[in-house]
Amino acid sequence: MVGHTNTGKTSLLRTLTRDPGFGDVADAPGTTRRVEGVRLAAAPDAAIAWYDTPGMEDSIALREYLERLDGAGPRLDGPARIRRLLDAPEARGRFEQEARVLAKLLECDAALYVIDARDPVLGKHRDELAVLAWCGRPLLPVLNFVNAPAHRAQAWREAMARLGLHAVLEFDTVAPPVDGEARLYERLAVLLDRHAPMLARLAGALAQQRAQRSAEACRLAAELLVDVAALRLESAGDAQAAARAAETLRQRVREREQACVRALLALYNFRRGDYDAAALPLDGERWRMDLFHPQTLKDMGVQASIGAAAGAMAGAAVDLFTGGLSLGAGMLIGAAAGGLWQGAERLGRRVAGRLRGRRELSVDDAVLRLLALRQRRLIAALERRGHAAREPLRLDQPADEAWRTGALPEALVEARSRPEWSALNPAFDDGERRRRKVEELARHLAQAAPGDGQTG
Ligand SMILES: Nc1nc2c(ncn2[C@@H]2O[C@H](COP(=O)(O)OP(=O)(O)OP(=O)(O)O)[C@@H](O)[C@H]2O)c(=O)[nH]1
Ligand SMILES: [Mg+2]
Repeated sequence: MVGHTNTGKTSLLRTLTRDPGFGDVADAPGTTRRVEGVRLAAAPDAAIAWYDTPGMEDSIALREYLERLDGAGPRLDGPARIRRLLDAPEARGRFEQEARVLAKLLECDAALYVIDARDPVLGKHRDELAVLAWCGRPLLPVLNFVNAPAHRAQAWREAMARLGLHAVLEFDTVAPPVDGEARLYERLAVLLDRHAPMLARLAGALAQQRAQRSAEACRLAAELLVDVAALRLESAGDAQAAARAAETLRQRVREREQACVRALLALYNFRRGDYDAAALPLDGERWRMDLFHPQTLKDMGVQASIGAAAGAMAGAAVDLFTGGLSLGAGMLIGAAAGGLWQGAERLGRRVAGRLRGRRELSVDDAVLRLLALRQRRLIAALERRGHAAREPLRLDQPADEAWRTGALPEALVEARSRPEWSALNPAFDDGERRRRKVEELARHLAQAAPGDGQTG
């Protein structure tokens, strides 16, 4: 990884290795002071050793000095000229940084030349490239910051072509194109014929890991949804007990969602600290985020059920049951804690009287929708985020109408009547049928929402 200082070399390595902790990144020149290596092994027979190098700073003076050495000694080819420079005292003095870069490049098979595409092409860049080219190693220019409004990618492409560099890659390290990694290794393979088969294996293995990660993310979300859909809490019939049980239910669901969000962050190798605390429901109750606040439903465009919107029990559905008779989630009595007993009259007095002794609480459909929308939105954002990103994660309103208003997937409907499917229930049983339904739901969750995935 070579280039002018502060162009995003360390950032690019963070993104390629999916390691937000690699090296030091700062918006200042001279952040990286030494060469630092990291091995990216995607498969036993496909690995690459990357080296991050300090940025080049004073290449005009360096080129002049090299030319002065030329005048004083015999005519040499590029790499020999660079070696002569490395033996000169200036390589341990004035040009120490540059010497580190050139010495490393001589040891490597090829280099990515990272460019801040917002910069105009200046003499210092041309001199830098000339000196780097003397190392006799293939250079692949990488145009970073191409998502910035005023970038000069075209000017850079033209300047590169004049220097004989015709393969140029656009790759914004913070919001990398979906196929950016694949293209990068493809281009490298063209430059490094000898290693082309290995680079193809590497790209293939990375793509496979990416697909596995997506599938695993959807499985985590499916587990969450099944756990929550199947969650049941029983309470005594009085309003106070029901209110207490509803609060317990809500708390368990919140914690379950937080566990899912943490697992997703870990799966994508992002750190909790990278996030704006308000963007994720990690710290429990923030009212704009709280799963059970009617406003949160509204913000996500989910229609709350009448009971849920009206009562203090937002988000909890109440079934009446005795001896295995469940009247289903259709009987929403979301406002039970507020004393409303909607729907009870529909049962007829005799049945209602028999049932009044107990209540069973479960989570409202609207909350399941909200949970699904939130996890899908988070997964989409994590998929697109580069590991060099330092801005807090921004989550947009998803265009996810199917989850907002469509019929809930069959797996979730079934989970509703299977309390043993919830890991939050004491009688949890991770049986064959549950596993199959979780897989089915995961595949359903993996379907892109219309309007998604257009960034690549
Ligand atoms: N928006 C945006 N910012 C980026 C991108 N790449 C790097 N940055 C930012 O640019 C600054 C420099 O990034 P570094 O990765 O430290 O650059 P470097 O080339 O390693 O710098 P030196 O080690 O000092 O030569 C940091 O503030 C990064 O967050 C990008 O693609 N988009
Ligand atoms: Mg750096």
